[in-house]
Amino acid sequence: MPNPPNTLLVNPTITRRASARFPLSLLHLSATLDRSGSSRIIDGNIDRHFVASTLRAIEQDRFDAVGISVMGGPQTAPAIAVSQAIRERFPALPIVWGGYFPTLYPEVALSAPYVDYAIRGQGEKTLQELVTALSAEPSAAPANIAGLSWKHQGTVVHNPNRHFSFADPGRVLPYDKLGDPRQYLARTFLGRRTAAHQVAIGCRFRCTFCGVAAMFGGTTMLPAAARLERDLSYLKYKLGADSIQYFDHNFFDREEDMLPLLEVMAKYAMPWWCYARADALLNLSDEAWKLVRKSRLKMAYIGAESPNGQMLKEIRKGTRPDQTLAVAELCRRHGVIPELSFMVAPPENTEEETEHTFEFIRELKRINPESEIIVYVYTPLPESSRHEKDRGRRAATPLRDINGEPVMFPSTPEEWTQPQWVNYACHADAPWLDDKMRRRIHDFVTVLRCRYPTVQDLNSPPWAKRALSATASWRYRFRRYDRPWELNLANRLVRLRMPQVSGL
Ligand code: B12
Repeated sequence: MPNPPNTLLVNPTITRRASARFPLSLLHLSATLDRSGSSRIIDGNIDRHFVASTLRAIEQDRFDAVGISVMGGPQTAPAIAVSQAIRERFPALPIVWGGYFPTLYPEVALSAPYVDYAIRGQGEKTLQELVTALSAEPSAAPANIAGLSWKHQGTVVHNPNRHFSFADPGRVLPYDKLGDPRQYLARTFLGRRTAAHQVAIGCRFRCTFCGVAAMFGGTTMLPAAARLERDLSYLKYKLGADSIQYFDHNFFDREEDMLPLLEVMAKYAMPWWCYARADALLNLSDEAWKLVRKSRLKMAYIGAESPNGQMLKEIRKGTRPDQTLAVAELCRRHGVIPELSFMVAPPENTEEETEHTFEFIRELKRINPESEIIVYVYTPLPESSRHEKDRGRRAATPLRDINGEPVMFPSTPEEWTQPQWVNYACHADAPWLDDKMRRRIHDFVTVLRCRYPTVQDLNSPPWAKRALSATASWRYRFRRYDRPWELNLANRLVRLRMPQVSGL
C-alpha cells in the first residue's frame, strides 16, 4: 500500500507583501488534496525567499510532486526560477504547472525542461488524480487524467478537457496553512481588514480577449447560500475581517440565484467590491438593489472595454456603449462606485479608437464624476489559447506589428519574461504601438488620474490629492494632455496608487 500522496504547492511572488491576498488557487487545491493525502503551501507574496524555502521544504519532507501556480506577466519569471532550482537539486521530483499560464499556453509551458505536467483549467481534481497516480507509480503514463497535458517520448500529449465542476470542500478553506491568516487582511478603502474571497466560479460569457473565457468556456456556477454563510462567518468572526473583495469572475448572475446570496451578505453587511457587468446591473430588480445597498456594495468593476458598439460585438462582449453610460448613472443613484475598465489602442484604427475612448471617458466622468477609470491596452489572446469550444469561431484578423509583420507569440516561458511580453500580458503595451501612441496614452492617463485621484488610494493625504487635482484641472478641461511634466513631477512625490497593478 503506497503512502498517501503529499504535494507541495507554491505561489511564486507576483505582488508586494502589502498587496498579498489569500492565494485562493492553492487553498482550493489544498482542500481537495487533503481529502486523499496531504499538502503544504508556500506563498511567495509573503515569503520573499520562497525559492530557498521551497528547497528547504523538499529537503525536510517527502513530496510526490510540486504544484506551481503560474499567471502570465510578472509571475512567470519567479515561477521559472523556482522550477529550475527544484529541477537542479531534486531532478526526479515531478513539477506541475497550473493556473492561467499553462491553461492558455500548455505547449509553451511543456517546452521547458523543468515542467513535467501542465494542468489546464480548474486544477483540483486533475492534480489530485495526478499525484495519486504518481505516488503509486512515478513512471506511469497518466493517459486517462482529464485536463492534463504531459510529455511522451518527446511530444506533448493533451488529454481531453475536464468538465467544469463546483466541488464544495465541505468546510472553510485551510487558511491555517498560511501561517497566521490575518496577515492577508489588508487596509483598503473598504475597511481596515479586507479579506479576498470567491463565491461563484466561472463566467457564462465568452469575450474573446478574456482569460476567464479560455479557462471556463462560458460556464459558471453559484454556491448554496449556506456555504457563503459558513465562509463569511469564519472570515468575520474567526479572523476579524470587516470587508470583502470578491474575486468572482463575474459576480452578478441570474437574479433568482443571486437573491439568497445577497440576503446572506446583507445580514453580514461587510462593505464589498466585485466584478460585474453593465447589463446585469441594469437588469436588477428593485428588490435586488435594496439588498445590494443593504449588503453595502461599495464598488463594482465593470468591463466597459470600448465606446465602439461594433468592436464590442466583435469581441463578443455582449454589452453596448449606451449600457455603460446608463450603468454609471444607475450606480451613482445607488451610491455604488463603478470602476470601469477600457481597452484602448486596438490593432485596427488604433489612434482613432483611442481618441474616441478618451472622449467617452470624459462623458462618463460628466455623468458620474466618482466613476473610477482603468485604461488598458487591448492585447488579444493568441487564437490558439482560446477555449476549444471557441477556437476558430470569429477568427480575428491576424495581428501585425508596427512594421506590418505578423505578431509571433513567444514559444518558451523565458520569452514570456521579456519586458515587451510581460507588458503584453499586463495589457500595458502591444507590438503595433509606436512611441507617439504610447506617450499619448500615458499622458492622458496621467492627467485623468491626477484630475480625479482614486478613492482606493489611502496613502496620499487628502490635501495632496486636492492639490494634484487642481493642478491637473486646466489640462483636463482644455484637453492639453501632452507632456504633463508638472504632473509627472508631482506624482513622483505623491505616488498615487495604481489599482490595475496591485489590486485594491
Ligand atoms: C487576485 C488576482 C490577482 C492578484 C494576485 C493573485 C495572487 N496570486 O496573489 C494581483 C492583483 C497581484 C493580480 C495581478 C495581475 N493579474 Co490577476 N487576477 C486575480 C483574480 C482577481 C483572482 C485570482 C484568484 O484567486 N482566483 C480564485 C482561484 C480559486 O482561481 P484560480 O486562481 O484561477 O485557480 C484555479 C485554476 O487557475 C487552477 N490553478 C491555479 N494555480 C494552480 C496551480 C496548480 C499546481 C494547479 C494544478 C492548478 C492551478 O486551479 C485553481 C482552482 O480551480 C483573477 C480573476 C479571477 N476572478 O480569477 C485575475 C486574473 C487571474 N489576473 C489576470 C491578469 C492578466 C493579471 C495581470 C498579469 C495583468 C492585469 N493587468 O491584471 C496582473 C499583474 C499586475 C502587475 N503586477 O503588473 C487575468 C489572467 C488572464 C490571463 N490572460 O492570463 C485574470 C483572469 C483577470 C482577467 N479576467 O483578465 N491578479
